[in-house]
Amino acid sequence: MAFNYEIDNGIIKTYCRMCSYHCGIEVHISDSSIDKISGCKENPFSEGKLCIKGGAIKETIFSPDRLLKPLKRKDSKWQEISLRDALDEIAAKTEAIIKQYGPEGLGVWKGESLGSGQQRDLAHRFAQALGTPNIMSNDTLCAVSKKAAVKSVLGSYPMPDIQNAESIIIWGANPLASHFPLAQKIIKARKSGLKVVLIDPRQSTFTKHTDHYIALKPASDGALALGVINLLIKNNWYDEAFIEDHALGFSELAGYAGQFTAGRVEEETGVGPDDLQMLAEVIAKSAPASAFMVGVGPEHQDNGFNNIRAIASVFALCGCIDRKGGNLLPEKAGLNSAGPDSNRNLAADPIGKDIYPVFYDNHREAHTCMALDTMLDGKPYPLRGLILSGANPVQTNPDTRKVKKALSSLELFVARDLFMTETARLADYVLPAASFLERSEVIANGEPQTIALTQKIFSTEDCIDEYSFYRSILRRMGSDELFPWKDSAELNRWILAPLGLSQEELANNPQGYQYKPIQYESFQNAGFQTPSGKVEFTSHYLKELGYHELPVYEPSACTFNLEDSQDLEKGQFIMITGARQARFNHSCYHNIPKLSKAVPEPLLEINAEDAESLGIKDDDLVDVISELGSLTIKVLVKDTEAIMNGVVQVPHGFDNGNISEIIPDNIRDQVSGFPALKSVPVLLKKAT
Ligand SMILES: Nc1nc2c(c(=O)[nH]1)N[C@H]1C(S)=C(S)[C@@H](COP(=O)(O)OP(=O)(O)OC[C@H]3O[C@@H](n4cnc5c(=O)[nH]c(N)nc54)[C@H](O)[C@@H]3O)O[C@H]1N2
Ligand SMILES: Nc1nc2c(c(=O)[nH]1)N[C@H]1C(S)=C(S)[C@@H](COP(=O)(O)OP(=O)(O)OC[C@H]3O[C@@H](n4cnc5c(=O)[nH]c(N)nc54)[C@H](O)[C@@H]3O)O[C@H]1N2
Ligand code: SF4
Ligand SMILES: [Mo]
Repeated sequence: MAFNYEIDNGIIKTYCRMCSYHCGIEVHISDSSIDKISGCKENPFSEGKLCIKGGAIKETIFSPDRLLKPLKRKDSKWQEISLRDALDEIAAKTEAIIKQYGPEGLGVWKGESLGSGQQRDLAHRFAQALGTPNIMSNDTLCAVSKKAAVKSVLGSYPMPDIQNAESIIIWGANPLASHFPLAQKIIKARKSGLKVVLIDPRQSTFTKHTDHYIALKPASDGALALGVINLLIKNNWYDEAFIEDHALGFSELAGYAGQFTAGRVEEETGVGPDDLQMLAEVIAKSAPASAFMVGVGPEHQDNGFNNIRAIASVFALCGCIDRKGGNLLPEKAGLNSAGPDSNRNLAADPIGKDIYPVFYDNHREAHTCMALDTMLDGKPYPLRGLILSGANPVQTNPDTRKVKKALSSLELFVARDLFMTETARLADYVLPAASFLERSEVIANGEPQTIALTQKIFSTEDCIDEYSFYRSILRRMGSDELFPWKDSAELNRWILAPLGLSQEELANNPQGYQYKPIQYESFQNAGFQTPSGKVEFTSHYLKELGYHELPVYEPSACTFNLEDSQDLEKGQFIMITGARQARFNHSCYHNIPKLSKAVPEPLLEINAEDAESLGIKDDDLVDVISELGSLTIKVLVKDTEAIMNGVVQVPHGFDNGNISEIIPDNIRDQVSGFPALKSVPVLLKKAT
């Protein structure tokens, strides 16, 4: 297999994309092969540090498992096929699907490995060129719910101003596993006095870097946030002047939050009055320099949207938005967009738009769980073809049986990946994709308002990048007007043009390019980007759609009374799934021995007291039973205070113990449509 290097010898400075954080790397090349890859010290975001995944780039990209040739399914066997023939056949079949069912009969699915920037834009542009409204992605399960919730209050999604903050409240995230460079920044700032509070039903690896850890019941964040709001208002610890000038709905919020007394909060969340008081005081004392970070913990819940609105409201109340040390509202770069024309006429409504209009308004995508139903039942119209790239929904979407059945039922299913995954195995064509070292793209480099350009290090003949793939298909269909650029390099030149930046200026530049200096308090002139231009504690937009105007707390339908001894006796638990592990990215890298050797299978975390009550100990096997079925998993017993009573945690992404098999996909947040991946009611029984 020939690898064609861009340079034969030398060092290229570029960015890691083993996860979405883009830490700076230096790729050392000698005699047209990669010698080593090290952290790039000049990169201001990662400062030369790499996480464990960043230390396994070479092993991953040059893994013996890597797909290097296109494959076609023939009589349930894989056959190698030339790239040209594969593209000809895929284009012809795509055209046939569109002709028979209309463009909406074809879906495009982009996964997490391609990220949310330029690659997302391109996938959307590809869908527009095909005419289909059914572009979808991992974002049915990722970040859109929390972003839409926060945006309904603040108008845009903030970034914590860590360097200048006096406190940061981490609400259901584990930055050490999931946001490695950000965790380093928090740990460093803590040495200069930053106070860190972590709110999580389980103690994660980050707990030792915090000043206060608050354990709360899963899916109860809204009640805690409303309790804080009540205290802030009662004690007059909020920013009255800010609220008067820049907020809508204060009196309604104050009236509603009044119900969330310390007693009620404790009942709903398990958080006692001292912790509640401490949390309110930390925020109030450091305001406006109090930052917040919301992770997928509160988001993967059936009541997550309103819980997260309440969290954002806490920080707005204290005036911690768009102020030094609080939460920055970054401005856009003003680049040319590789995305689609958002005002285009759609052939049909995308799947899910009618049921989850807030999700659609915020993200312009179809809903994957519902699209899988459509593949099976043809409602509201047939969806018979799918082009998927950089995703592994057999592992990462809930209800695996449904996912497999739906994908297997398609007339055309094309998967693009680096590896033969459980999802790719169901496809008609599997195309080898270019890895992040084999393509160049404009990225946000982690520092606020800063962009950078990743560098292509080498290429292989058949592993083309997404841009080339989309263009090749569309050219064959005679519909490539939206893809006029010869290749990604030409495309990148066009994207950067409005800033007057050349690719050469950005290449090999580990600092990136800050397109605008950070400005605080731009709301003083420009207001907030909500419909009213103010912070919205009450949302007319949501009310018009039939949702609560206020961030009303409704207990999750998944919870039962965790203190109820009868429940515990029955072996009932709430299962959190998918807590991030530093060595994996979702379903990725389980096939890379350097990363997977130490964790070859998923482990169910349970506390010692609960384990004892079930008569199980470390390394025992338990049957985890949900309404969808049963999975047998090995147990990891934790200290009693390390995870709440009645709560267990199982990571996702393993082929040998796929937890998605027993997660229902139909218990969803009413507003955002996000499934409750982190409150699955299960029964545990010692395996016999
Ligand atoms: N190494 C690695 N890094 C990753 C990823 C990866 O797979 N691996 N994935 C990336 C992606 S796509 C994402 S979306 C991010 C996610 O990043 P994070 O949001 O930081 O995800 P986690 O590290 O799983 O942290 C979520 C925490 O929420 C807790 N939790 C569960 N339920 C609740 C609840 O109801 N309330 C509260 N307050 N906490 C709760 C869990 O116990 C867990 O510790 O990570 C990104 N980074
Ligand atoms: N139970 C449970 N399920 C979850 C979550 C959870 O917390 N709990 N989290 C959810 C979240 S937040 C997310 S974002 C999703 C992620 O879900 P997915 O989007 O399915 O992400 P991955 O599992 O990372 O799958 C990415 C695939 O892309 C391939 N790949 C890697 N690099 C490239 C590349 O450069 N090009 C191409 N074409 N392919 C590449 C990988 O080999 C892998 O097969 O999972 C969700 N699922
Ligand atoms: S956090 Fe790790 S995997 Fe993610 S970009 Fe940085 S080094 Fe790479
Ligand atoms: Mo995600």
